[in-house]
Amino acid sequence: MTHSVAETLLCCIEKVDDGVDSLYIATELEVDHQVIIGAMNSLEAHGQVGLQPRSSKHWELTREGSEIAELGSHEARVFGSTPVGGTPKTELMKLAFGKVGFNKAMANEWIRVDKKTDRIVKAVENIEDQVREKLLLVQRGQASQLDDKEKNDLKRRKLISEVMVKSFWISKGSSFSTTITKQETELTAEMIASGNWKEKKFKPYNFEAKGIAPDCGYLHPLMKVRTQFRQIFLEMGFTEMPTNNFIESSFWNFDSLFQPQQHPARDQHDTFFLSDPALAHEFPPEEYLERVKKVHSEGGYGSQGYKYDWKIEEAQKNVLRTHTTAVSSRMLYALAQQQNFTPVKFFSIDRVFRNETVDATHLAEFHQIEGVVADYGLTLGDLMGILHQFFTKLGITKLRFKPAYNPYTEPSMEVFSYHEGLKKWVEVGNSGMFRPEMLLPMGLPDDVSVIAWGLSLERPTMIKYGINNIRELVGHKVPLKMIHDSPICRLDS
Ligand code: FB9
Repeated sequence: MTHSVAETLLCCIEKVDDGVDSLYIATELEVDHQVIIGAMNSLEAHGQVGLQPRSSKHWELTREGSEIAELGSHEARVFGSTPVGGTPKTELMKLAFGKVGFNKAMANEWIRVDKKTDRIVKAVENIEDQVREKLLLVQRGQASQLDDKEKNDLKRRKLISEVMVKSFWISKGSSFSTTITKQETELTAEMIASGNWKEKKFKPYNFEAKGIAPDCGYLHPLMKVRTQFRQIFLEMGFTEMPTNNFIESSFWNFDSLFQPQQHPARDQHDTFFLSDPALAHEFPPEEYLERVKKVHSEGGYGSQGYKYDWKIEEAQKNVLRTHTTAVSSRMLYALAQQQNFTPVKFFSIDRVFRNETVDATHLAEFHQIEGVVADYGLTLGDLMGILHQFFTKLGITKLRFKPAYNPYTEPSMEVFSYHEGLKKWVEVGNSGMFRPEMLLPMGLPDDVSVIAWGLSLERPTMIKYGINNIRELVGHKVPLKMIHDSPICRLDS
């Protein structure tokens, strides 16, 4: 409809020299003014018309005026309700329009009282309902055919009112034509290849466009908690590591961390191996590779190694990273390549993947939070201290450390905190000092030590939002009714 209205509009404009008012066009075409506005905005966007907003006074029918225009004036309807044999006045006064209509019909001498019967009878055969005729003129936008007295009479009877109406003066635009020119909104490869872009008109960019602001939306709780953890690390002077690679070679994910190739964590039951591309293309320098191979198979740096035949083919296998410690390893290797060692504090919060049995609190992937500090002469005491500092910022002050084992850290500690609500100690993370068999083959000075720790993002988020089943937090069953935020639940509260 808008398309044919647009073409009709163009034809109207072509016939006039200067322009035409949108309200006049709406009346002439007997379409709603909004339809004209839609069509002209589209034509203006194509440069075919120019628009000048304007406002003018305009007579409109009131609700009662519309009723009379539709059904006739009250007096005409009283005349129409008077039967040939007449009727008692009381009957006419029962009609909704009787009171106003009776007096006016009498004043117009359309009806009279029959003195013999005291009944109301018609005084003429036919009438002309001039009030209705005048209102129909106003309804058709032709109020100009009424003189001021007529308009004031109708206004006094509250049948019409004068309103300010916004309209547009529509004139020929710079690209005026009586046909609709379709403007392309994108330059396609086909247009370039065929060269037919030369014949096309392209819609200019509207740099003023505000876009469509989303009228709703929520940040996922995990992302909100991730921001809180990120803030804590940043406050502690840590720098975020680049973790934008879910796929990792087994070399960086395992071998560089001195995790032996026959370690159970490296089999299909615990790790997702890629089939395509199955093997990593990018590899560290040969001399580093040789040092890693040697420390695994023969030992070195005071270590006896694992005494097995280390295979490059195993190290080349691509996996979905099982921990972000693979990234920490890359970062420490890069640090070791610097001319001079400088102490660093790194952190990461990103997804890791483990081929594990899923249950109410575990999925095949989770977000690992990891902190790493490399400096001269760091000790286990420094690790405990920074863990106290880190967890205190989460409201957790009572920590206990339990000896543990990790292939790439020695000593290692599980971190526990007392949960006042559960009245028990709960594990809140794992930590350790990276082994020399990991750090020295990289080329780090032998008086540099590296402490690190990790935890998951899902566990604290589930505690904060009171979620017991991880499927309410991630996956296709997350209730869209957003989980209302609450202050972070301190584990010791
Ligand atoms: O997050 C865990 N627990 C946790 C953490 C925080 C919390 O709320 C507090 C308000 C802040 C509540 C609980 N855990 C580690 C412990 C358990 O949940 C455990 O059952 C699950 N673990 C995951 C591994 O599961 C396969 C959590 C995950 C985890 C474990 C170890 C590391 C990272 C994540 C690590 C490490 C590491 C060690 C040394 C050097 C570098 C990294």
